[in-house]
Amino acid sequence: MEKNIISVRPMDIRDFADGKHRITDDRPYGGGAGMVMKPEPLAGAVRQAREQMPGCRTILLSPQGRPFKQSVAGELSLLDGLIFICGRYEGVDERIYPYIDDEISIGDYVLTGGEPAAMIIIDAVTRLLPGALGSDESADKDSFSDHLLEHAHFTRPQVFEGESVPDVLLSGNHGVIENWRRESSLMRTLLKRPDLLEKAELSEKDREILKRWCEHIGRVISD
Ligand code: 4H6
Repeated sequence: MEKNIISVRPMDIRDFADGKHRITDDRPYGGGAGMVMKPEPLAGAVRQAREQMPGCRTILLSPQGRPFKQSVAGELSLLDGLIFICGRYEGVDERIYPYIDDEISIGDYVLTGGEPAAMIIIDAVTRLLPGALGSDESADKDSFSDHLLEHAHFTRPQVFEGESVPDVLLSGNHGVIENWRRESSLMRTLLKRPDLLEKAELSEKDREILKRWCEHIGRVISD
């Protein structure tokens, strides 16, 4: 926001609620515990936000949404504006769906409200926008889109609590360093997120490296 790459304008849906008490929630039809967000204040807020921001997408953050991924961040980064509906209580009245273009979940867990989910999406999308990252960072922004985890990183001191920086990284030989980093990525992905390897584009050499590590750790994987 300070770099004018994005602006965020929180809205108070109470401004769009009627009646003396301007309530935004009510008891669920059919009974049960908890409250439901009334549709009219949400609809009013979305209508006003759309007037201010043509060509935007209205997104409901909810546990029922499509999973948020780096690819979704990339997709949203191409749009001219985003409206986030952050539900509270037990959720929103079903009849708000005609106002919703997209429904996203940041993961399989329950939050009190959609606001932290919106913050996470705003962060992931903003770092993809021109000027968000320093020139020395920008190259790694698609590091997740190859479906591998990042390689290990080291900085000074050269020895910390008896652990040394791998010699290759001090060699100055960029070819050797790139090979080491690729192997580090493959090994970390195999150990920490083997599920990601399904989608990764692997060369014959990559497969050889993974096979060696599989044997080393006594794991069997297909292909
Ligand atoms: C809409 C509908 C997003 C919003 C229901 C929101 C998790 C995520 C919410 C709810 C969210 C996610 C209200 C349902 C509280 C559960 C707000 N929770 N909930 N994973 N909560 O992206 O009860």
